[in-house]
Amino acid sequence: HVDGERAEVPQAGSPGLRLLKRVGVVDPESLDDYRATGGYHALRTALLLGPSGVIREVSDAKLMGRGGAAFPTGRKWDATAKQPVRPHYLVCNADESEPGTFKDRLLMEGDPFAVIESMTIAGFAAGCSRGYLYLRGEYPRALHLLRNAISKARERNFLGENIMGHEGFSFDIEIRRGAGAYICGEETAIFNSIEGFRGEPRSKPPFPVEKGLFGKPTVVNNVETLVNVPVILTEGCEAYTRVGTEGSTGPKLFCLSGNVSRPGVYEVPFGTTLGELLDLAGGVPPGRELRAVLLGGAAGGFVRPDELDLPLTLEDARAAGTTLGSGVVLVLDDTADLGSFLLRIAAFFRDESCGQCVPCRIGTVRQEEALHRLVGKRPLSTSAADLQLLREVGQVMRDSSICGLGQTAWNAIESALDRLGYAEEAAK
Ligand code: L3W
Ligand code: SF4
Repeated sequence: HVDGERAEVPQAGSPGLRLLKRVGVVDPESLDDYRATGGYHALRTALLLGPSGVIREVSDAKLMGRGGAAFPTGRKWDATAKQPVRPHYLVCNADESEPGTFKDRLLMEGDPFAVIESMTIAGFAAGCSRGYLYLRGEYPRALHLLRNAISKARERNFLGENIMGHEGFSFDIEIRRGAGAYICGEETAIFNSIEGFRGEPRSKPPFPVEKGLFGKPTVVNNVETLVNVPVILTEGCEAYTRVGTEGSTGPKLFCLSGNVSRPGVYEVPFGTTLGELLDLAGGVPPGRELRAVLLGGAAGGFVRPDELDLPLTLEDARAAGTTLGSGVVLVLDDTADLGSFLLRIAAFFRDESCGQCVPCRIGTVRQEEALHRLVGKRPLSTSAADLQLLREVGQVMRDSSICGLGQTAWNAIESALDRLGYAEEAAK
């Protein structure tokens, strides 16, 4: 499967790209290509700055996590670095499984050395001796390229003992593969999976920065988050914060899919409007009308065609009642069957619930059943009762589930009912 279908890179080679600058341009197997395009300059800068200097740059750049929750990266690194217990671990969360998300795959397949260099910088800053790259099992090409990158980096002393001649800095990376469970992308479920237990989330707190993998202080970062770090160290945090907005700095990757003319991963500055992003991707196919955009994935919310001036920032998405999540922009035109689409989302959460806590295990089943009756207009159902049941079950899942899966399993359905008017449509 290594040469299977590749993700689309519509912007390959365009000027001004930061995160995607090498993707589709350099040979992803060649360390020489990587170095010839600036690779490993950032690690050298990091070694000169020292761990606290790197954390200061990343904090001043206001880098926020790109996996969905947008937690400040510098705060995570700082909290881990300060833990007296040793060893510290780094986990790169590459278990990209959110429906409609494929940006990390593109980075790993197109610029694997950047992922390895970024992990090494993060490990240096947070005092980690070992990094685990937890890779989605269905990404065989990324596996092949990352293995190659790790092995070539080791040969040239970019991994291993006294990296780049820096006395006392030793760091290495191991790849662990997921086996198809969405929940294993939840950070504490990753720990269980690596440790050989069932992939079930743990209760937080304690947060990983204090008690993570093997009970030790652990930094967990998404692939895209990490790949921003060499950009920050190379450009400097001031230049970095000039891109984007006050609250959402730097570049952002978005995954465009669904009824859109040129699907694929796009890099734009935070603050680009949703309409501008859709235009970049060619809009809906000719002759069709836009029905809605699902922003942020199955845990996100819908945006209507009259709201396309929404700036794509963390703060504006929040104010609009949605999230940018992991960068999903799933486009539905007037040919899309919204009821079937919502049922697919409900089935996904029911399938992927790990079953550990009751609100999510039972709630995702009840949610799917009620939605099924609502969409299918079965004779025994009264739409009003099912709508009320959906709301009650959704609220219980949100309030009392252990992890993000259960807490967000109702988001997109609620958004369709309230923002797209599906409640009225279904009640007719
Ligand atoms: C230290 C504290 N650390 C929080 C850390 C925490 C974690 C991060 C965010 O993700 C999102 C959801 C969806 N001291 C801390 C602290 N942390 N307080 O900050 O934590 P949290 O709990 O807010 O979120 P989370 O559970 O890590 C949930 C998104 O993930 N999602 C799906 C994502 C899918 C992908 C993909 O396929 N690539 O990313 C689904 O729910 O947006 O917001 O590291 O330890 N006081
Ligand atoms: Fe498992 Fe769902 Fe509970 Fe998360 S919320 S721990 S997925 S049962």
